[in-house]
Amino acid sequence: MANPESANHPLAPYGWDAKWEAAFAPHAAAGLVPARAVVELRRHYYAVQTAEGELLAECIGKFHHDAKRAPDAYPAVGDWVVISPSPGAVGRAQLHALLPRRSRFCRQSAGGVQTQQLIAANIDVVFLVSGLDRNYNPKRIQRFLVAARDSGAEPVVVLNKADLHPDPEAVRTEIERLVPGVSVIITSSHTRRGLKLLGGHATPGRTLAFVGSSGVGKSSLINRLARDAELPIAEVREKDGKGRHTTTRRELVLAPSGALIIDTPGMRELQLWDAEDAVEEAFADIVTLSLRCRFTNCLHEDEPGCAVRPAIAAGELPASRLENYRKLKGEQAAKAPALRKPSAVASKPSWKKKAAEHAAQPFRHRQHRED
Ligand SMILES: Nc1nc2c(ncn2[C@@H]2O[C@H](COP(=O)(O)OP(=O)(O)OP(=O)(O)O)[C@@H](O)[C@H]2O)c(=O)[nH]1
Ligand SMILES: [Mg+2]
Ligand SMILES: [Zn+2]
Repeated sequence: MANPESANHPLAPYGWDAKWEAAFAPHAAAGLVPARAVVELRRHYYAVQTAEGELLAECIGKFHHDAKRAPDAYPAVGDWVVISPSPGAVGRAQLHALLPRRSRFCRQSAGGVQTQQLIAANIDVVFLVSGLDRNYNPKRIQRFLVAARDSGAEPVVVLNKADLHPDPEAVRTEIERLVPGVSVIITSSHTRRGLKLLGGHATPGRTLAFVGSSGVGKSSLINRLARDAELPIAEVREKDGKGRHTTTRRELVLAPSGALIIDTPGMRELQLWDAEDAVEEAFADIVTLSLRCRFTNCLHEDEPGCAVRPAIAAGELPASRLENYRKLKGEQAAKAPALRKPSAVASKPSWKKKAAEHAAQPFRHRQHRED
C-alpha cells in the first residue's frame, strides 16, 4: 500500500503499514500507542518496540480475564499491541489490547481438539527446520504442514546440515513425494549452501519465523541471515544428535535486509506435545489423510470435503483405527489444562537484566524436553 504517512512511520521497519494504522485508529483516538511484541520474556511480559524504542510491557487485568476463555488472547511475538506508558515507571508500559492478527502459527493437535500453543503472530513465512543429521523425520514435517495450513503464513520446509548428509536431494524428493507442492530448501549454515534461497524470503517488512526441534540449527541460520543478531547457539551432544535448548525464548530481530526474523526455542516444550507427537506418529496414515480434509478442524464425521471417511469407505483405512486415534486424542485433551497453567512471575527492576538471567536459566517446563 502506497501510503506515505505509514511508510515514514518510525515503526515502518517493523512492518507497520496503512492497514495497521487503520486498525489502530480507535486506540490512537484514546491516546494509546502502537508497538510490536519483539521478545516474550515470560508469560504476559514482553519487550515491545515502539516508535521511541523498546519498553517492557505487562498485560493489564483485561488480558488475564480474556485469556481464561482463549489462551491465544495473550500476545505472541510478532503481535501488534496497544500500550500506554506506565505512570511513574520509566521503560515500562501497560499492554491493553491486540490488533487483529493477520496470521498466527500454532502448534495444534489434529482431529479437532481445541488445544493450541501460539508460537508467533503476523508472520508471512514459517520455516520448519529439520537437521539432515539425525533429526529428519517425514512425519514431523507432515504435522507441521497440518499446523501451517491454517496459520495464514506460507510454509517452507528447510533441510539444514546438508554438509552432514550424503544425498540431501534424495530427502527432498522423498518429502515432495509425500507432500506434493511443498516448498523445500536445502541449507547448511556451515557451508552456506541454500542461504541465498533462504535470504530470498528475507525482504524488507516481511516477517519470517523459524520453528523446529532443538539443535537443528534455527539460530545458526538466523545468525547467517542477520549477522548482528548474535543469537546464542550451542554444540549438539555427540551421542544422540539432539540439542540442548540453547534458545530459551521467542525473539524477533530486524535483519540488515529489512526482514523481521523470529527465532523460537526447539518446539517440544511441553510434555503434552511429546505425548501427542507419539500418538500422531503412530497414526501417521490418518494425519496424512487429514491434510487433505477441507477443514483444518475436521472431525472426520460428516464434514464436507473430509478425506478420511472416503478412505474408510474404500477399505483403505480400518474404521477401528480412526476410533482408536480419537480415543487417544480425547485422553490427551482431558489432560491438557493442568499442563497449560502459566507459571507464576515476579516483577524485577530491569527487564534486560531479567532477560539475561532468564536466558542463563532454562524454563522449568523445559525439563520435559525431548531427551
Ligand atoms: N554440521 C552442521 N552443524 C550445524 C549446522 N547448522 C547448525 N549447526 C550446529 O548445530 C548446533 C545447534 O545449532 P543451533 O543454531 O543452536 O540450533 P537451534 O535449532 O537454534 O536449537 P535450539 O535453540 O535449542 O532450539 C550448533 O552446534 C551448530 O553449530 C549445519 O548446517 N551443519
Ligand atoms: Mg536456537
Ligand atoms: Zn476429515
